[in-house]
Amino acid sequence: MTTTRHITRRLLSTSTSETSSSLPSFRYLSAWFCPYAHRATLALEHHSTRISYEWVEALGWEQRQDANNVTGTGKEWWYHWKADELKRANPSALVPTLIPLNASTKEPMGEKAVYESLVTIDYIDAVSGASGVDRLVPEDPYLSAKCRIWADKVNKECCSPYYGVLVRKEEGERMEHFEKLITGLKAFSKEVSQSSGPTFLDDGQLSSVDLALLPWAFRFYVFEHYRGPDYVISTEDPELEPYHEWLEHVLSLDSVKRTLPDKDDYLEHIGKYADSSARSKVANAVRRGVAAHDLDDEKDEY
Ligand SMILES: N[C@@H](CCC(=O)N[C@@H](CS)C(=O)NCC(=O)O)C(=O)O
Repeated sequence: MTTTRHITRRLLSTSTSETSSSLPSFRYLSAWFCPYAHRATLALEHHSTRISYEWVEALGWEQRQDANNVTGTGKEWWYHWKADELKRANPSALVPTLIPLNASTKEPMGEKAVYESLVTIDYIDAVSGASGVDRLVPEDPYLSAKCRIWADKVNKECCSPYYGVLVRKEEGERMEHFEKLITGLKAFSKEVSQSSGPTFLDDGQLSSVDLALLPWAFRFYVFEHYRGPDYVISTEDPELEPYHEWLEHVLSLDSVKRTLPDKDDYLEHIGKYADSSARSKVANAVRRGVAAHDLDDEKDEY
């Protein structure tokens, strides 16, 4: 089963190091399919020699009858199950959530949990102790501010529209979200073309901005399957050339390759969003007509 394979790989890659006991250590509450969690995984793997973590598959799916016809479609069957540890550690009960282990006792410190995927990248980078070009958020104040501005921008403009294309039911609305996404990718592309390349920062330094976009950029292939050829990100448009060069480069990095989910497994998983049978906070927010990044714990309770 997909899930087991992913967990095993993470445990093998993280807990065999002899020095791992002296490194900052975490219980990493995650889910193999989640692109938000993928951001944290990328940061953890980028710093895999400086941080030790145990992957905990803390979120999954279960089918329930829509007995009360809550949505009026009779199709809302897929609900999340969540590990109790996730519900205790994060008030929104979302992955990714990182729980640090006490340095001497190795006990989990749930009261010090860190969540929100963009915040987890910054946090992992800070506790890694890395310096210089190994940092994902540069030490230089201007560059770190620039990374935060752009990570937020790609989150809103290149990641959130993904869910609009998949979850909205009207063709016109789906296309509107796709067009927003292309506008966002072109802005990113232009910015990347101004660095010395091929990453967002100069000289191939990987940053929080690259990690913010990568999980979705890797997943855009699902559009063609569920929405058809009009939803393919063009490889002919010159404005998107730097974006495609960026993508090819980041996907070739070893620390990235070992984090990628199986494409067929993910395609099957995301079918729940494409046929609107997924009930998650993000899917509910998008169904309600707001962006994925505007999800509201009360209004979008699953
Ligand atoms: N804004 C959050 C979003 C995280 C998120 O929505 N994660 C999903 C999995 S992809 C989740 O935990 N869903 C549980 C739910 O919908 O209740 C972040 O950036 O970390």
